[in-house]
Amino acid sequence: MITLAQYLQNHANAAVASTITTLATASISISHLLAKGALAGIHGDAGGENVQGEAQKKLDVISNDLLLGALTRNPNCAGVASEELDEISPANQDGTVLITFDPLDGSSNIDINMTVGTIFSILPYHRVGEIATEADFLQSGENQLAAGYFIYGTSTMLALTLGNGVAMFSFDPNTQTYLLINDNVRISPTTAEYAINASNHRYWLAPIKQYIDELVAGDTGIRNKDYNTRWVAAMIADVHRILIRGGVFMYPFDTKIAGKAGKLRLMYEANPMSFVIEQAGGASTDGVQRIMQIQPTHIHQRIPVVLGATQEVEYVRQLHAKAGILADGTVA
Ligand code: FDP
Repeated sequence: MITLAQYLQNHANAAVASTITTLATASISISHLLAKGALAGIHGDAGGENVQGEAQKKLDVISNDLLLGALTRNPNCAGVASEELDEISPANQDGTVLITFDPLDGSSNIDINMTVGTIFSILPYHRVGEIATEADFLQSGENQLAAGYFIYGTSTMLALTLGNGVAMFSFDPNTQTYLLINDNVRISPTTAEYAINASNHRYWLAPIKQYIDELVAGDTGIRNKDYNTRWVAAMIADVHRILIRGGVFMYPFDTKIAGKAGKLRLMYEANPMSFVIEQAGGASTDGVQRIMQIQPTHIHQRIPVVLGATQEVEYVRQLHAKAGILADGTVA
């Protein structure tokens, strides 16, 4: 079987290959800690809050430290941005890549022994020789050199795109290596499964309310077919399911918290997942525009997300367009 190292040697440039190898090594440590669970003393809160005002779990903090330490020691890495760090962390001036990551997505799942994962995005660094700043990270998703996620589920896996399709790897505990199991992951343009936190229904904009109401009506409505809801409440797990068997995932614009344009973060959740989904033949929008074309304004920027089966994503985008919804959720 082809190892991750062999795959990277054949498909990635040296800096990207080295960065992904560093990420993979850290992911193996995180996976070992998760496997030990309560015995490693990793359950429960760490006592602090991240920049988003969310309680940090012990393993959020440990995973963040592991990734941050490993990446900043890699000479290719010019800087790192993480969900768990208020500010970006500059690294090696002579590095050529920037890395953004969510060290442990779905962290509310840790204590209940459910799936979590690490999401990453690799961007080019354009000011080699100088110290990286936040402005260097604010590149649209189209600039990503590579992106993917390590998912710690019943087994540990890696989904990776280098901009030429999506490859899936499975971690082999015997050899402690990632092995290629699918070099061309594809998503069906149609589906009968959708993922959304329906308890937010009253906060959604009209197009999402209409869309979900149509799906819920199933074969009694205009869709003439029944749909299933699936919601793990960890983006990583919901997106992974979509990569494996199709579907559409939504965390749309809502009015629940004033001033927040959605829940998910553009730079280390929406962009990398959009890159993976698009490279597998799916689509991704914030309802108004393609997510990977959005010019970021802030490293921790939040964004509405609708991604997965192309026909469904396009339908949702059309509903927004017909309703005259603008990027900020207001009506034209
Ligand atoms: P979490 O709050 O556990 O970190 O990253 C945000 C996220 O998880 C996503 O992974 C997940 O899809 C979503 O939030 C879950 O939101 P709800 O609590 O509204 O279900």
